[in-house]
Amino acid sequence: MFEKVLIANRGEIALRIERACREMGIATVAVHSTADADAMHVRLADESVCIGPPPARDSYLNAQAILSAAAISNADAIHPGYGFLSENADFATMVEEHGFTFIGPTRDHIRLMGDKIAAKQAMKEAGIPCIEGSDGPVPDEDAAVVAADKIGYPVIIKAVAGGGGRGMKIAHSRDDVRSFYKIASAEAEAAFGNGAVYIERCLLNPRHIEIQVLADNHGAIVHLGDRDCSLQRRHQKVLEEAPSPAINQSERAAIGKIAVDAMRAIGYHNVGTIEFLYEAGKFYFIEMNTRLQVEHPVTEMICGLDLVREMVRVAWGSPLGYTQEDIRFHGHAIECRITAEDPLTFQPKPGRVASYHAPGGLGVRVDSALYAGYRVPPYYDSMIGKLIVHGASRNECLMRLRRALGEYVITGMDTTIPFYQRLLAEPAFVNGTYDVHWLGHYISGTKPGPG
Ligand code: MV4
Repeated sequence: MFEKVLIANRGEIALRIERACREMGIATVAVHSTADADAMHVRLADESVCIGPPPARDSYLNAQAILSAAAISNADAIHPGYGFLSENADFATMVEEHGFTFIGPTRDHIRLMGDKIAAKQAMKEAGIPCIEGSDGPVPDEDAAVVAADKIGYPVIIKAVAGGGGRGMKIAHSRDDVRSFYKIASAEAEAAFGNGAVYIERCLLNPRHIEIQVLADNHGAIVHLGDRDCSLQRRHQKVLEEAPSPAINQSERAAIGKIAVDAMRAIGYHNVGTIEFLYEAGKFYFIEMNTRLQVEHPVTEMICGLDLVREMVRVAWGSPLGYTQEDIRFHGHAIECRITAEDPLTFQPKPGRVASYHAPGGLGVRVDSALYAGYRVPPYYDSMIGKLIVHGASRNECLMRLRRALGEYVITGMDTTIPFYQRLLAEPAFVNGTYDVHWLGHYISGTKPGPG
């Protein structure tokens, strides 16, 4: 087994990876920017290396600095976490070329799934249901109109190099397509350095349901159930739960098998998440994430596996050691992403943690790197922790979540805890009938009046 792993990330996910490594007897190397010198992931690691000034592009996105840190600390492998370089195929390649093991999927699968057209084509050939659309990028607005007419309105224009909803436009008419095509292409060029866009039939009220898969290097592949991530604000997931309240056991088993068969067809290794839109009883592939996801804890809570440990084991070359029949799901889990933001306007409000007390008790998990006295740096994502609850049913999770949120003390800055306390009283959330647009409408409806 690896003797030393460098964690190329920060915050709660760096801590999460450290915890799994420490339990496996693997030494850990933390990397940090000068802004994170006092961060908990640095304190808990066996050793740490400063990799640059605060801006992510000079530190956590600085591949050369990270590889140098791995070399001087004599690490065997690098775990990228999520975000930053976790889905950068060039980085995965550099890691392997420098003699370290990249703990994650292969560089080829990372690259394939980063191209949304190639990904969709590969998944379609592997038997994954996809939504009808232009079979490739549309080169100009005339071609976009022809494609949209053929598909039928409304259509959605997406960036080939995009993902996560960036640069997406919904068009209800030919005029919309003409005007939005140029905007979407320009936004894609600006955001991804690639202005290519494609078109799909637009689902108006879908849910976002994703399937967690895990494969070793010897042909064993399992799915670890589904997660419902339909509660989103501006394409940022806010709350996730497993299993989805919108699908039944037979749908779950069917889409899980389709996912596993597709992973086998493409020879996938390590963790992966296949994202679907779900509407009127049908699943439609939207994209595949070749990384560990923020919301992985809700899957861990219902299946009892430590996904980071499984990533490390698989990267080492160990067999999974279990089959789909061995995977058992128990109960329900819900995760709230706690952010240092105004609970009404969601304006980022980083600051210094004056006092900190995390909730506990049966079925409560907090993944956070906060501590009393810690100053949340303004340079990175505003997520300061994840509150996860597990229970025998969704209702038990709701009761437990209400109780845990009431216990959670973070003073010295605004957090979204009060937002979640209000959310848990909303009927559409409580009865689980929300789609991907519901939260946006709910929040805009609650924006404070003038004055
Ligand atoms: C869609 C869609 C409807 N129809 N594709 C959003 C980000 C990325 N995961 C894909 N997304 C969507 N793709 C088709 N064909 C709806 C979404 C979507 C969404 C769209 C607009 C506004 C908010 C949204 C939130 C989640 C998903």
